Amino acid sequence: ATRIFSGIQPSGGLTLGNYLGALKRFVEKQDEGIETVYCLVDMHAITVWQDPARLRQQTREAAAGFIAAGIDPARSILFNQSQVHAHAELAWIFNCVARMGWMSRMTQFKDKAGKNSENVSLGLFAYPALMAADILAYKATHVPVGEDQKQHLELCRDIAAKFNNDFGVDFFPITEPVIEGAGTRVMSLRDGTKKMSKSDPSDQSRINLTDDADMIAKKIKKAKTDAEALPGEMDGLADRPEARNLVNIYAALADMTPQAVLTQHAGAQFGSFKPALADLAVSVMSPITTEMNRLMQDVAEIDRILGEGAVRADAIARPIVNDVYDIVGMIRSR
Ligand code: AQP
Repeated sequence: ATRIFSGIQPSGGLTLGNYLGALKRFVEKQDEGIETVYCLVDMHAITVWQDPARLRQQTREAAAGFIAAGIDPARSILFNQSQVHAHAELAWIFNCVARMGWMSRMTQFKDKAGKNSENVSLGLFAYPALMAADILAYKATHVPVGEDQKQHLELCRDIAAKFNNDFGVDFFPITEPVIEGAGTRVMSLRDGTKKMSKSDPSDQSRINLTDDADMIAKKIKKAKTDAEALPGEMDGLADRPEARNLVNIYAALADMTPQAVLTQHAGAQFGSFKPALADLAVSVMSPITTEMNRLMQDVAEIDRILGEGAVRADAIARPIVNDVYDIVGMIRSR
């Protein structure tokens, strides 16, 4: 049977990139009636320093953002990672399955560690093994993610295959990444070659789920672009990363293909396209922001939802991790 798992780090406020590349698609999968398990991966977040009070706040805010965007905690399982111990337990097993060489090739680690890799946490290096554990603790068959997570998903498949092979079992599924639609690679508003990211030092580079309508409009109007009009065909955007990004964002927000956006706006200057995009972004994002702020008034209710989700998640993951211990040869006598 199909089971979807995915997660987002509460390492900052959610961005338009997280929304279009992940959250919006999480809601679509839920609404298709598929079994969906969604996790706020707080243990991933602490691979780089997080202020404890802010981590708590950001985790609740992300939960509120999920619900505001359409995740229904009665239909999807929604929880924070650290409340379900299977993740950490299986991650350790996978640390012993994954090879140093595999991990060393991960571009996200290289990007985040930069030249200073002696001084980053061991957790940042092991991040993809924990991510494989998140997915495989549920034997998830499909993982909707943005383009940037493709390499980590391949590693998850390698870990599953090596585990099955090492122990001579057909236990873990070879999980499929689901990377589809115009929103899987939302780029920075300041640099069309860099992905939009929570941790970018420039707040102008991203739209946050907490931005109000004025702020959204201002950021889009100020977004970096070139001086040419929009072409009628996608080929015309080949060397125009900033223009392509705005067209993709429009397409993802409007549920259109990028080509359909160009067909509609061929010949338009950014002086008119940007206000149209700003209006569209505000009309999609503002109701979510408003609802998220309302939900944040009752933090106890958010914590209750996460706790309940964790109990349901644990009911799936616990027997799977117990089977793993048996396969590996660990005694369980209590
Ligand atoms: N710019 C993006 N475009 C499309 N999808 C994106 N995602 C993130 N940025 C974009 C997708 O959102 C999901 C959750 O990502 P994450 O928070 O777990 O980690 P990340 O990819 O590292 O996101 P950020 O915003 O860049 O966070 P920081 O700055 O903390 O590293 C994933 O499915 C991801 O593909």
